[in-house]
Amino acid sequence: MIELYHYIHCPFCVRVRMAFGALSVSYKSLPLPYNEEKSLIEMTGTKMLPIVKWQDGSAQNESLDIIKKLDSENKLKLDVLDDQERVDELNNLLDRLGSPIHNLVMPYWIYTQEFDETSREYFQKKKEVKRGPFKDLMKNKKDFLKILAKEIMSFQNYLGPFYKSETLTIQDIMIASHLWGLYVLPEFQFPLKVHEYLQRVKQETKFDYHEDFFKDSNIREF
Ligand SMILES: N[C@@H](CCC(=O)N[C@@H](CS)C(=O)NCC(=O)O)C(=O)O
Repeated sequence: MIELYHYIHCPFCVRVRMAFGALSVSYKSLPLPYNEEKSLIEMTGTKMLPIVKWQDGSAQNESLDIIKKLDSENKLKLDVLDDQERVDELNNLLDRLGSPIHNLVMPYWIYTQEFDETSREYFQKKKEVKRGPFKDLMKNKKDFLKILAKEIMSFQNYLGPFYKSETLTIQDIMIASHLWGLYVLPEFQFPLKVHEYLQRVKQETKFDYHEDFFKDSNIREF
């Protein structure tokens, strides 16, 4: 069976989980702790997830390359990614959404069940290099929320009911996997149209964010 090594919170990993679901490809889900380095470097030479181990034993990273290989019939309209203008526009949207989203959710992610003390410290130390102390991110929450609200309000105008499309495409997978992180933020509420959009993507991709934590073997005591 195909194996997927992933972090629960990671939007690039979520992309691949959503693509597996949308294409009805079964796989073995292997969530890893964020501080695990050795096995990742052994598989692909770099400490980065997602990684898929195909049935022939070869390992591959880079979410979009994995999805391209999975979706040989182009059900997710991957040809959108050949149009440079659309790719630039999509990346721009992902940057504008991703920046406030990650500033808001990272200090919360580390207290979800995915992390233990060691992986929490590892994650925080690494991310604070780029984003500054998490306690300052928490202090500046209102500013990030303001920026995000503006981006989300303009984003929702493009839903018809999927992003610039009547059917699910790779663009929805790339956008929804970023937005999904916000469900961890206690005081955040999506506008109804965006919440419904995410639930529509969830349905089409059979996505279950916390699926792995409902398995008895993964229940951890705090
Ligand atoms: N371009 C890669 C990006 C993947 C990526 O950035 N993964 C992050 C997690 S969200 C990672 O593995 N980071 C490892 C680390 O910083 O230690 C893809 O699309 O798969």
